This record gives sequence, structure tokens and C-alpha cells, in this order.
Amino acid sequence: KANGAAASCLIKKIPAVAHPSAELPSEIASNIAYHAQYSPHFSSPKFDLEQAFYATAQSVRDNLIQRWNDTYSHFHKNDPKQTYYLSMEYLQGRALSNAIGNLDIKGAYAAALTQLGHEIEEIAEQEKDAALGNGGLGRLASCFLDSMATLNLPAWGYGLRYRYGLFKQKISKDGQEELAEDWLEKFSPWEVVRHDVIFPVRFFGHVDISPTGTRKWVGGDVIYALAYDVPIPGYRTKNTISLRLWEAKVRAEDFNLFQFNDGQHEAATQLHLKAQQICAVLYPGDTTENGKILRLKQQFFLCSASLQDIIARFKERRDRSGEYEWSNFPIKVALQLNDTHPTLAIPELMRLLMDDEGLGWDEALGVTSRTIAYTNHTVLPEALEKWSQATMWKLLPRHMEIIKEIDKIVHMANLCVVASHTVNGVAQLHSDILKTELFANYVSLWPGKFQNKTNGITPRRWLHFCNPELSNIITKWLNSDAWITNLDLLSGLHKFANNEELHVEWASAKMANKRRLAQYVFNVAGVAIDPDSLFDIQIKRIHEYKRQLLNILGAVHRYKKLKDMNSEERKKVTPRTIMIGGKAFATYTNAKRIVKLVNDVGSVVNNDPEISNYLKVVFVPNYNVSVAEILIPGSELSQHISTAGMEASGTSNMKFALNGCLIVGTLDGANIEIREEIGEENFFLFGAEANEVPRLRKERENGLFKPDPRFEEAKHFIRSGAFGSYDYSPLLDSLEGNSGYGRGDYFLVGHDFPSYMDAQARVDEAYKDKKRWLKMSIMSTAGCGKFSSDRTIGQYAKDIWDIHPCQVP
Ligand code: B1H
Repeated sequence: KANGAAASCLIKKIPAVAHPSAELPSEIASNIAYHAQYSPHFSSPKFDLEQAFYATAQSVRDNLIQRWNDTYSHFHKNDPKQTYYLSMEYLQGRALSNAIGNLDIKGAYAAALTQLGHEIEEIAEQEKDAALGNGGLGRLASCFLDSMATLNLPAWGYGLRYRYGLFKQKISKDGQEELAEDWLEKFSPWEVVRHDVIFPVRFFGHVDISPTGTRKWVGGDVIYALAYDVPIPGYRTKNTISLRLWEAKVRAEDFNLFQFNDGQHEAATQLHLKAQQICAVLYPGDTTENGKILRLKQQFFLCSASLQDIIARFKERRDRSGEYEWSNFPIKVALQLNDTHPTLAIPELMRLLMDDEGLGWDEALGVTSRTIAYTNHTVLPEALEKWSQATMWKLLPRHMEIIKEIDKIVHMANLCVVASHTVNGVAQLHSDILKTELFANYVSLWPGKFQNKTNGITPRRWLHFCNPELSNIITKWLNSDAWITNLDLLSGLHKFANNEELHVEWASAKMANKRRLAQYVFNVAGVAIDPDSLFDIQIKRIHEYKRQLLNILGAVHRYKKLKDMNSEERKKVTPRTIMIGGKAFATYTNAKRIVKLVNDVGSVVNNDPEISNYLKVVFVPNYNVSVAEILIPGSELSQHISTAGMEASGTSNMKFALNGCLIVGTLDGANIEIREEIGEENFFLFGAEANEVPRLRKERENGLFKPDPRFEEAKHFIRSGAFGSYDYSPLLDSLEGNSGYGRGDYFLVGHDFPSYMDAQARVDEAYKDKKRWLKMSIMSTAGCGKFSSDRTIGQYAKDIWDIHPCQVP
């Protein structure tokens, strides 16, 4: 507070002048002062932390807008082929430090803010995360945008401007509670509304057939999509691209003033209500028919608005040469579908081409399939979208005609495979499984259609910005910071893996990050953790296939063993802090039970004075991008322990390994490739392999499974009430029996438990040998070059999109 008052005095002494492309601290301070005075969003100008954040963000935005305009006039002039990434999710996290970092002006901003009486880190922490996504799929989209901008690719992201993003997770005595996350509560300084970019989107209605046989979709509700653009700056380049988010609106004509004045307020504003619902929340619950319709409406809204925008741009650019040919559309436009959620882009493009532009069926299908490519992100049956025909006929009658012509049932993934030129999975094993299982029937038809594009992460956010200590050390030892845009250069660290001087620096960076993490955990969970203990982290959405239950059963067994030891024996144990974080989908009961169990185990273990020097179990609440940026740099061991064949890729595994954290994991998703890159001696492997899973499930069904006594003991301990009186039997029952709904251990926790415990014992041994551990940690970072999203996006650009860099001079 005192700081805020002092800062308010300081800001009055700085001239308020706008220099949009300022790079000097004095000019930046003037910009911030300018926005504090002339872009007022608060009645009393206090220049406290919050107001300073908004003024700082607005000053950065001015700089971004200039780059943005330059980028778009450059693209417009050169008219290259462009990629449009369609995604229902973007997990952007905070933007301020990312933008300042990508513009490489952190030093100047820090100095300017010091002049103004604030610290840059404190200001950055004021920002709310933009959480317009659920997990890995949404964060991947955000990493891809960063790489597309950095690689100077002519590309756009398209999404929805959800009013409420992913819920805020609160932990109470009953477990997880969900609260609406109001990321737009005040306003977002990053978005720019484009009042001239607005398109009609129709729902329901019917198909009119003219005497000549042409078809036209008419009637129903028409809601407008209004564009909000978010600038995405590339790293050390002028190129700044756009994430265009659609908001639903109605026009004044649709407001029935007469009805309203007649007192029929609801009737007069019915369409407003329907519009409001479309972008109200990310992933509305879809167990009810209403919920399903809303989800489908969201998907169609994204597809229709984006396509109308893309077609308008195509026509505008063609017009200058006087004409345009529809057969050139795929030569100018690449559309990437982020999973099946935007599948309706296929029939919508077909409809626009046939009904509005007059193309014939074959021509329209040719243009569509040469334009669209599809990425599959999961083989889990419950996540593969299937819609009832009745619902689809009602909401989108014209599209259903088109879909039925292409395929017989509305299985979105199949529709994508049929109507696209390329289908890719997100890690090698996953792409192999797509070819041998999910899409096996199509491979013989179109063997060349299927590709792999192993996921990646942006090294800017996930190492350079979130872990400046380690970043500086790497730059020093490699004698250059070129690794930030050429991550393969990290392999230059290999030759120093045994260097004692590097070991000292490496260990001290890790310790600084562990201390910061310990402080954070104390603040949010009230648990004091020891920075000298092994920091063991599992953070991801809570799901049975990700097997947080395996982790917690292991922790329970560890606790039980510690209890059975005498104090001399305990002193030989490697002290551990197990941290688990993640959100459970609101209606996923077993996932919520897992959250509750972790919290209950933590309450007992952390308050047991005999044990507290050797084991802590912490549930980190409200896991999100910003929390990950604190946890990952401070981690030493991370768990990626899904049942083999079920995690398509995983991306946090890459983030941890890049930050020198070792992995205990199964041969699943990208774990396999990480292990290949960093060396098997640097990876704690356990568990069944994907090709063994069907046989193991069969054996289990036939009653041939013999559980390990440690597994039985851990479950028994929970059932005995050691962690409170909550009834965990439904959760534990799911691990027992041979088969049946909610039984039979489908995820093979019991099968993998003994090898998991053995791997954990190897971890404890390895950690005792500090030198060995440091070497493994350095080898992890050194081996992560492959996992840059720059590599991934470079491959999409070349192998799928056929687009090329278009750099602003
Ligand atoms: C992934 C999803 C997903 N795969 C349905 N599938 C959704 C499915 O809202 N929905 O209906 C939302 C998301 N998310 C993840 O994608 C995979 O599980 C990860 O293994 C992978 O790393 C990530 C990015 O490819």
C-alpha cells in the first residue's frame, strides 16, 4: 500500500507522452504515465499495483499494435499462402512478461517501472491468466501461435472469446469446488475489438429448394460474430500475428423495442439471451440435450465466422488482380483443425462454396479437401465426438444434407479423415496407433494421408522466461543465446555434463527455484516444505488414465513404510515432497474423488510429527499456466505415468525435461521420444507397454491377475479409514474385480504398481548421489532440442501447409 502511494507521487513527475515503439526506459516511463492519465479505467488515479499493471500493459500494447499493422500490410502486399489454425481452446496464460520478453525489452521495462516506484515481477503478477482452454490441447495451440509468429509464418489463430474461461478450483473439506473464472472482470488490455469485422451465423431454420433445384438454408436464428483480436508477438522479430476470437452479438434490428415497451421484456430480448449463451463458458456441460446443442452451436459459430472471414480475405486479395479462381483457394489457404471440435468447417465450407458461390459438388469437395488438414489428439472412445442425427438435423439442416452425402454416420473423426488431405497424430506412438487401430480402414484407401507431428513447447515461455536462472547458465556455457530459437543447440551442454563448475551453478539455480516454489506452496496450501527434500511433481488434468491414483497409492505405501520404521531406519530415507495439481471435470465423479483423496492423505501425512521430515504430500490448488511457470523450474522429478497407449503425447513432460527435471514414466506418448533423446539411463521407466495392454486386460478378465502385496496393503490402509471417514470404496473398487462397469482396473494400476514402486526406489537411490543426479539433469536439458514447438511448426509448415516465412523487414 505504501509502495502504491509512493508510486502515485513518482508518476506525477514523469511527462505523459506517447512513444509507441519506445525502447528507452525514460520513454517507456512516459508511455506508462500517459496511459495512467489518458486511458483511465479507474475513477481515482492511485497508480497502485493494479493500475500500474494496466498502464504498463497498455504501453506494451501500443508497441505491439505498430508491429501488428506492419505485419499485416506486409502480408497483404506479398499475398503469401496463409495458415488458419482453428481451435476451440487457447490456454494463453499471462501475456505481459511474455510480450516484454519476446520484444526483448525486459531490461528497459524493469528500469522504467523502477523509476515509477514498482517492480516488474510484482506488476506482472497482477495479470489474470487467459484460460480459454482445458489442458494440453489448448496450451499446444498457444505454443503453436508463439512459434508461428517467431518463425515469421503468415498465420492466424481463430477461437472463441469465452466470457468465463476454465473454472477456478477451490479446495474445501468436500474436495474440489468450481467457481466461474472472470478473466474479463475489469478488462483485458490485450484485445482489440474490430467493429468492422462482423458476420452473420445462422442456427436452426430449414432448406429451401428453388424450382431449378438449388438449395438455400433460410429461417431460424441469426446471431452475429464480432471479432476481437489479440496480438501474438514473435520472439526477436517484428512479426506479430493475430489470435482472432469471436464474440456473439445481436444487432439493433433484432431488439423488439415495441415489445419491450409493452412490458414483454423477456420476449423482446430472447435473441440477446441466446447470443449471450454461445460464448458464456468454455466447454459447457453436455450431458443434457440442451448442453449438447450449445456445444454444437459454439463449434459451428467458430467455423462459420472464421470461414466467412477467410473467404472475404481471399476475395479481397484476388480482387486486386481483377479475378479469383476457386481452384486457387487451397493455394492461398491452409486450414488446420485442432481435433474434431471444428469439424463443421468441412460442411460449412462446402455449403458456402455450393450455395453461395455456385460451385458443383465435386468441385466444392475438391477445394475443401485440398484446404483442410486434421490433427487427432486422442484415441479415448469417450472423447471421440459423435452427435445424434436428430440434433444435427434440427440445428444445421443444410450441413446434415452435405454430411450425409459424404459419409453415412456423423462420426466427426471419420468425416475429417474423408474430407481432408492430411491427418496427423501428435507423437510417434499415437500416430502409429491411429494407423493400426482408429483409422486402420482408411489407411489402405489413402496410405499417404497419414503423418506424425510430435508435439512441442515454446522454449521462450517454458525455459527462457519462467526459469531465467537456468537460461542464463545455459547461455553462459554455450557462449550464445542462439538456443532460444534453435533449441537443438542445447546438445552443446552434453560435453559439460560432468563439469563440476557447471554442477555448482546448475544446483544453485535449482535451489533458488525450489525456494521460490516452497514459498508459493506455503502461500496457497499452507504447508511448509523443505527445499532440501526431493521435489516430485505431477500436474495435469485429473483423469483415471493419467493415473494420479497410482501416484497417491505409492505415496500411501511410502507413508505406511515410514510408519513401520524406527527413527534410525528413517534417517536413511530420501526425504520427498510429493506435489499433485490439476482440475477434475465438474461432472467426473471419480476424478473428484481422486482430488479429495490427495488432500486427505496430505492432511494426515503433513501433520504427522514422526514423518514430517521425510514425506509431505501437497495438493496444489487451481493449477494453471502461471502456476506451472513456478512449479516446473523448481521440480526435480515429475510423473508421466499414464497407461501405455492412452496419452496421445503429453507436453508437460517436455517442459519438465527441458528444465532439467527427471521423469518417472511409462512408454507412452512423447515419453518414448524424450527417453530416446535424453538417453534411457536418464529416465526412470516402468510399466506395461502399449502392445501388452490388451492381453493384460484379457488376463485380468479371466481372473489371472495376482496383485502385489504392497498394492493390497496401500488400498487396505485407505479403506481402514487412516485418511478420514470419507467413503473411498467406489474409487478403490474400480481397481478391483475382474471386469464390469467401474471395476476390473481398466487402467492397469494394479499391474503397474510393483514396477512403479521399483522405479521409485531407483529414484531414491539416484538422488542420494548428487553428482549423478546433476549429470542426469543436465543430460535431460541437453537432450530436449527436438521438443521445441518451432520444430513442430516448421514441420507442419513444410509437410502439411506448404507455407513459407514472410518476414517484416
Ligand atoms: C488432448 C483432448 C481433448 N486430447 C476433448 N484430447 C476435449 C478432448 O473439450 N473437449 O471435449 C478437450 C480436449 N486433449 C490432449 O492433447 C492429449 O490428451 C495430450 O496427450 C496431448 O499432449 C494434447 C496435445 O496434443
